[in-house]
Amino acid sequence: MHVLPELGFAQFSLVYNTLSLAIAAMFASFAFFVMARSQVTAKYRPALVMSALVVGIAGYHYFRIFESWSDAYVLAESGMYVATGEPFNDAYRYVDWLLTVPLLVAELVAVLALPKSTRGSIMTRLIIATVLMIGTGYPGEIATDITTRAIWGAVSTVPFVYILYVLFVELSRAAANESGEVKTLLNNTRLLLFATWGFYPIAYLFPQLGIDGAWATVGLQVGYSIADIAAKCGYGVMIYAIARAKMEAAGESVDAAPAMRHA
Ligand SMILES: *C/C=C(C)/C=C/C=C(C)/C=C/C1=C(C)CCCC1(C)C
Repeated sequence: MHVLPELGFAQFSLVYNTLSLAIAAMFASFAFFVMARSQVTAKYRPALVMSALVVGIAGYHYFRIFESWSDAYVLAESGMYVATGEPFNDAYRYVDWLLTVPLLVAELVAVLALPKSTRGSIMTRLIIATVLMIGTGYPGEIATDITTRAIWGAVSTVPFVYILYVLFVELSRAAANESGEVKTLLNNTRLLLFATWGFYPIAYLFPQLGIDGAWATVGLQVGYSIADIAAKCGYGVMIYAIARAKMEAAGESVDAAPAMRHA
């Protein structure tokens, strides 16, 4: 576990409030994705279900991270927040990623509607790569010396680059086959994916960059939380928009579906 640095009021509160914001964002998104399911046709529903699972799992873990953060610090007479001795549990974040990152990948593969022949193999390769990326990132994250952190970080970057490469190629291919709004949305999703996923290794580097201990801890927690909100809630909304745009382009609508639903 990390040695928790002493924090000023603003530093402690910035993390506290960002974690609280993340909880709100995850639960609000959960409600949105559950309700949005009825706005898409059957073939896009699995993607919406996965979006809901991702933010539901993350909302629960953020709740635990938030509690762990509150328990790890106490306001001292000096006006500084000091460690209580109760460890701040970083494992919640990694367990969360271990579950949600493969789901995010599956979500994208589902909405891309790849041909059956390639879908299975792409999904398997990507899921193995996400597990390797997070599994090798964790020993680095909890390492107390900077060298061990750097080595595991570098190892974790290999599957990371592979994942981004595969998704880039597949998203570009899918965009090339589309036109109009669907094309724009696929290109924007590609951008969002790179901007948000690319932020994690940067946040991971904060302690490496010689940033002072307190700000490195704050930057890491705030950075991961903001990236999670964008990569889970924002990304889920993009996936929903792609599904809607594809329905529109294909002339499908939920209302016009045959009257199968009996009241
Ligand atoms: C919802 C959570 C998401 C999308 C998490 C993504 C996490 C990463 C892309 C993490 C990548 C890392 C590296 C590439 C190297 C250093 C260690 C990690 C695990 C932070």
